[in-house]
Amino acid sequence: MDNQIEQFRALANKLKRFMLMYQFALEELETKISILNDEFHSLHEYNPIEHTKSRVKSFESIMKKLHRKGGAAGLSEIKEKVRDIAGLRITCSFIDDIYWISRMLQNQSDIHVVEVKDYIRHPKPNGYRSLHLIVQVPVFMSDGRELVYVEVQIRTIAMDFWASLEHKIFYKYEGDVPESLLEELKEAADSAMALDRKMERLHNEIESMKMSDTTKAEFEFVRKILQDQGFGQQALRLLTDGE
Ligand code: 0O2
Repeated sequence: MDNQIEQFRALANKLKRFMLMYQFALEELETKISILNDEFHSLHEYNPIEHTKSRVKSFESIMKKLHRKGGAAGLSEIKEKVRDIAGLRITCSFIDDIYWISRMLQNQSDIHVVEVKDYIRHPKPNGYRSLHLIVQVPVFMSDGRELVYVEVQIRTIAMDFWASLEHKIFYKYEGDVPESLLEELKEAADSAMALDRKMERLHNEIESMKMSDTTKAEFEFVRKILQDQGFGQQALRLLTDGE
């Protein structure tokens, strides 16, 4: 009996450690994302990330997915077959920001990108759009380093709005959504795409206006310094020659 209890304890601890690994991988990744966001904000004066949301799949959903994929229940098999046990969703303001974040993550030497699914350039037939990355994040535990899979979904606010509604409808109808509703959802996805494009264009226009105001102010600042330092008309002309 004691032996059985010991075995049970050991198994429970192994399982706890397994799930913790995913929690730690998410924390690592969230820190990286937050640093990127803060750096971007200080250079460009806006946040590319609206918000992030992370979750570790419940053990029940993991087993359901494994069953669907036809696997046995060993932990190493679960790890390889169910690569979205840890999920991080990043919601951005604009489509360009999505690709910027994806590039920045892919440039980090300790992150290994295993798979990229671009449902923005190639939306799903139902209209679903998002950029999915499967990455491996190193996690340092007391008994060694583990490479942990995390699924990162990066999307705009409009894409997120659509996906969460579609998800609710899909569950409400248990997958058997009426054709008319599917058509309306597809139309809504197209409208969300048009909205994303329009917002991005407006944003770029505003940014280039801001840029020319900043350039003018910087030019005036340098001109004033040159003048104060007693540089002659020739130096000032050099400055304006490029105009
Ligand atoms: P949940 O509850 O969100 O975790 P795979 O993970 O490779 O076995 P698949 O479908 O090939 O399965 O992976 P894919 O296409 O990368 O999709 C994984 C996740 O993206 C899904 O996780 C959803 O979160 C999201 N997703 C994909 N397609 C759709 C869609 O049409 N509508 C919505 N709303 N979300 C979608 P799960 O495990 O299905 O669900």
